[in-house]
Amino acid sequence: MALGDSELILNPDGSIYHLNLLPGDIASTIITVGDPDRVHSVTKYFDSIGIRKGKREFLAHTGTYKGKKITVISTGIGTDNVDIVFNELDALFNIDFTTRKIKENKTQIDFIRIGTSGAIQADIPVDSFILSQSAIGLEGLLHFYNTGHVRNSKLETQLNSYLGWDTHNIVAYAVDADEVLKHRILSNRIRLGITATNSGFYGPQGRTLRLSPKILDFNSKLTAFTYENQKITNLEMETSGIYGLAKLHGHRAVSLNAILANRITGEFSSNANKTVDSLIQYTLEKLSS
Ligand code: R1P
Repeated sequence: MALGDSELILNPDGSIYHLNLLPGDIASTIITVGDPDRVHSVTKYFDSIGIRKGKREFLAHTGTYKGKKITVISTGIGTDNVDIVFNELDALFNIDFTTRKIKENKTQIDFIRIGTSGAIQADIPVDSFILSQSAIGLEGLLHFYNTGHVRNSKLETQLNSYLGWDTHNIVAYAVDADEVLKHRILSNRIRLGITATNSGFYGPQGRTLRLSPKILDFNSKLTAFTYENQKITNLEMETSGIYGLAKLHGHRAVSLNAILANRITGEFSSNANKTVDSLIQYTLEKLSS
């Protein structure tokens, strides 16, 4: 069945609505970053860049690094943006824009997030790296898809019964990293963690400026939770959506977090740019080796 004009929305030049990209503009290895400026921080290491396109917060470069074709795209902040970026990137490969039909033969995409994050365990140093073994979604995106088959139901059941936050209308979901990509990227420079993703930076991550949080023990409850000898390590705003939508579409994803803050010790990195740059260079080497 052909997808209607208001479902698959194309611009007059045939590009996909928000990303402004045409089929053929992107590689099947995609690095996602939150900040559009970080796209340049990654592709400055490329041999060459063939495509530079953007709209709103979504800036994409496609080029090669040591001969490997890679797209780098900014998602902006939050899983609402992740919903747009991941649906549209999948469509660029797996929907025929002429017939508007889903293709029989699908292309699998590898997604690697290079993001920043705050640790919620005292022993995780700022300027260290975490690969999200599992992501916990507190922000709700996956509740709008049929997702039972891609979720880690054991983790989410234990977590929801421990948190008891359904009284606050918060029901967590959990999705794991892709195992193959995880082993490709992992080394002793990166620790594995459980990453909690939420819908905001202040109240939804237990920060107080002028507004009082409703859940007073928000961070301390997450910090104290244990699942199969693992702790929730860090808080950020994209990983659960990335893991969920990648798995639902049949793609592979890992999320890498440069830890810039430690919410328990109160520290913030004095080398944030250098730390993110190290993670970028590390990731590019892993992808090209
Ligand atoms: C908040 O400052 C932003 O930083 C983190 C959070 O997930 C959120 O997007 O990631 P990025 O640095 O990748 O944007």
